[in-house]
Amino acid sequence: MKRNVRIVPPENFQNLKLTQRKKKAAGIPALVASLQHLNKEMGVWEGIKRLNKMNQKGGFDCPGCAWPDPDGKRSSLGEYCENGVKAMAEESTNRKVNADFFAQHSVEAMSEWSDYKIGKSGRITEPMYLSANSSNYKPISWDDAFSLIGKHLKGLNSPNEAVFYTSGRTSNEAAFMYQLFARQFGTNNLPDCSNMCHESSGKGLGETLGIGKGSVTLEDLHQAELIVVMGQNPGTNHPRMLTALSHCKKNGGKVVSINPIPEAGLERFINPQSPSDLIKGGTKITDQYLQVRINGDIALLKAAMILMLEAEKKQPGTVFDLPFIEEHCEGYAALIADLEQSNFQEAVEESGVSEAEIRAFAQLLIENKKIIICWAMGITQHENGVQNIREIVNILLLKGAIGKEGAGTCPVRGHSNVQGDRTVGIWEAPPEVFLANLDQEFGIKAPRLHGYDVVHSIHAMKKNLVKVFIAMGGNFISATPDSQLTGEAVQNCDLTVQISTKLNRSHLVTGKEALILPCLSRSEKDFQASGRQFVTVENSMGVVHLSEGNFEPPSEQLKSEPAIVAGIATATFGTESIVNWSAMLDNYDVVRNHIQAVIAGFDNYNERVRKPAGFYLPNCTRDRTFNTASKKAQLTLNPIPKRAIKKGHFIMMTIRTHDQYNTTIYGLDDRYRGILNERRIALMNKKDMQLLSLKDKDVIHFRSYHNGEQRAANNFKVVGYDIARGCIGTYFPETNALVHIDNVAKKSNTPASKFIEVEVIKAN
Ligand SMILES: Nc1nc2c(c(=O)[nH]1)N[C@H]1C(S)=C(S)[C@@H](COP(=O)(O)OP(=O)(O)OC[C@H]3O[C@@H](n4cnc5c(=O)[nH]c(N)nc54)[C@H](O)[C@@H]3O)O[C@H]1N2
Ligand SMILES: Nc1nc2c(c(=O)[nH]1)N[C@H]1C(S)=C(S)[C@@H](COP(=O)(O)OP(=O)(O)OC[C@H]3O[C@@H](n4cnc5c(=O)[nH]c(N)nc54)[C@H](O)[C@@H]3O)O[C@H]1N2
Ligand SMILES: [Mo]
Repeated sequence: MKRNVRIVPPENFQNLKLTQRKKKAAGIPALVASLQHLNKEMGVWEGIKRLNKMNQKGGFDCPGCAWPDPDGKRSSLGEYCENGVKAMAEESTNRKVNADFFAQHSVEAMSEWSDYKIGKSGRITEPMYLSANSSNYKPISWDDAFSLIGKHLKGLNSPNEAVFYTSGRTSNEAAFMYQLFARQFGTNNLPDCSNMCHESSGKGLGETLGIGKGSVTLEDLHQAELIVVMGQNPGTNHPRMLTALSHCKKNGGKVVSINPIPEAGLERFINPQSPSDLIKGGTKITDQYLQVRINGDIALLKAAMILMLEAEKKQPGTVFDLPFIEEHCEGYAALIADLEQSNFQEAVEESGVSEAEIRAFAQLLIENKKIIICWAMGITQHENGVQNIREIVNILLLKGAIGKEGAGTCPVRGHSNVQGDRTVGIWEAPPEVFLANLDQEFGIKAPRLHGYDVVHSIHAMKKNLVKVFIAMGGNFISATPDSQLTGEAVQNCDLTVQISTKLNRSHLVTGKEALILPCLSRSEKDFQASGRQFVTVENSMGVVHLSEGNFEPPSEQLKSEPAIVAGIATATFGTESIVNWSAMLDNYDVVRNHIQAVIAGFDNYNERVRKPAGFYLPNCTRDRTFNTASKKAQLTLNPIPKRAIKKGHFIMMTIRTHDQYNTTIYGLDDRYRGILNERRIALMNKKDMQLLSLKDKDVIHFRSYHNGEQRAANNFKVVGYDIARGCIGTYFPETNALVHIDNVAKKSNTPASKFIEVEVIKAN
């Protein structure tokens, strides 16, 4: 039976209200917003009790972002931010999605709801099954659910007909067990949210520095002379980073931000946890703001490097760190030759920034030695995302700004354990040494053929090559590009399984049969045969620490993620499995001992992770060891990207509001940007609006173009905004339908969700 479900979000409007754009972040309004969210989901007092455990040593890890906690003293008010509070409130909501709920609402009916309404339905409380000839989920026992999965998996023609997706909240223990299961089963089809996120960072850093992770610690940020924040909106997505930036400022450092729009948190930050900050009105963060055109970053950095080279030539050895380059780098002569023949004016022109501003920026790079460059999705989600990162690395290497205090690379990660998941093996393209160690530890024969990443998985589903899709968290339907095409591809599967806390569109747009397996969240108690368990996670700076839930789960029927993996594995391999799944399930220390045996850097894992602040994983760039083929850091050539856009078309970036966590919509406001009660928004430059005779709140439709193909999304309200000319900002997931599946970054295959060529059509 083909169910008539809606794949893209409904296109109707709420009730847009425009207010002033904010020029400071956090402070009292953030505290008020946090308390309002708590109150709606669980009541203020229960909420505050939980907050007191969040990000404290011995408490649970904030389910929000991957920003690190201070190694030493933690704030007595708790190490969390407005968005952490919202993330926690969202998963601790009192609302329940149970068998009655599913009996009342068919998947077809629910798919007509907004993603906001779907998410607000509440926590899923029992396992549910959607049979091939029904539109309503019905309860199923855990045993029957596991057997059904086992039956489907055992019936495949090849293990590669199964795909195992992971979203980055999954703990190290669950992720390690999950990848082990996939490999024991015989496939490397382990796509994850990272494929859509920092994959370009991993590739770019791996190629040039020999490790796909950032090099700095929190203390480095405090000590830096210059921090450049590119393509990132920390005020919303990593609010605690603002505390680090304000420390840097208090120590005399400077901050430059490079972004097509000025973001509130980067302008001024009032630490809501500091009474004196609240009184004084906070710290001014950005010293220089460069309004780059979307994807003008390589041009901007190149123009700056040309000026750095000029200054270096005037006074050799004063700008570049020649001894460092001599000892540690390759490719210097070629890079200099390339800069010498590059056209400065062209670079200025392509960046969208004025020459005077670039000169001022270059001066900061020339004068300072302890430099950190931070970045996020504005840099990685481009066709040339990998090259963006290589160009960032060029600047840092020329300055010798790596592997020393106050300097280095800082890719700011998204999901709270996305980095840890990759460390423990969630990767469609694992290195041989990892697989060999896995084979040795478990006596399995892990497959060597690389698997599908996210985009490859969608292509394979479209071609009917995938029969079973299992998702450890996340919202594959709404987070991936080309929504309509992806939705139809997923519907080709025989069975889709979502291991989830909360309802989302991926539970409604499914394979022929579907299962929902509800799991415990981070903040909840997890008991197994050996007693109470904790899990571990790795933050953006490579610190592994523990996270222990303290609260009662919303239902007795929930299982932990490790328990669900063990259940599926036992149903698939039987009790005779060569891997002892029940030992791992009974005591997560056993999982950690296996991780220690397979992956370098986890020595004495169980002991060290019990120490209050956890431990740092080794990171060779920190001591200037570069694990590239030649053991040298690579300076690289990255031409200015020239993607021709048809005259009259715009470049669109799809970004997050202040009231969402990826596809989880907390509320309908984007407070800092002055936009209330509407998500179908197009941020446009006022001059561009004039040319199209558009005024605020006018309704427009989008057509996007890639490879000669068109995609459509209708009904967006125009908002005049301080955004670079020719650029448009919209929110995801409403505009994912416009991102063509083949519009991806070279090498990393990350969807280029920050560069969509669109035509604007005024509605009648
Ligand atoms: N509250 C909250 N926290 C989150 C998340 C969330 O949704 N909500 N998501 C988490 C996840 S998974 C991630 S990956 C991170 C995402 O964190 P961010 O990367 O900060 O998120 P985006 O909203 O995608 O913002 C991208 C920024 O890049 C800018 N930008 C876009 N294109 C360009 C460009 O071409 N050049 C430059 N220089 N800038 C550009 C945009 O204006 C915007 O400020 O946050 C994590 N934390
Ligand atoms: N156009 C566009 N698309 C994008 C992006 C963009 O900037 N623009 N950003 C991309 C990025 S950076 C990312 S990371 C991806 C995110 O892609 P995903 O990680 O797939 O999406 P999320 O919205 O974070 O997933 C939310 C769901 O996870 C489940 N969940 C929450 N907590 C838990 C838990 O503890 N355990 C389990 N098992 N499930 C849980 C809930 O059911 C919730 O509905 O989206 C990408 N998509
Ligand atoms: Mo992300």
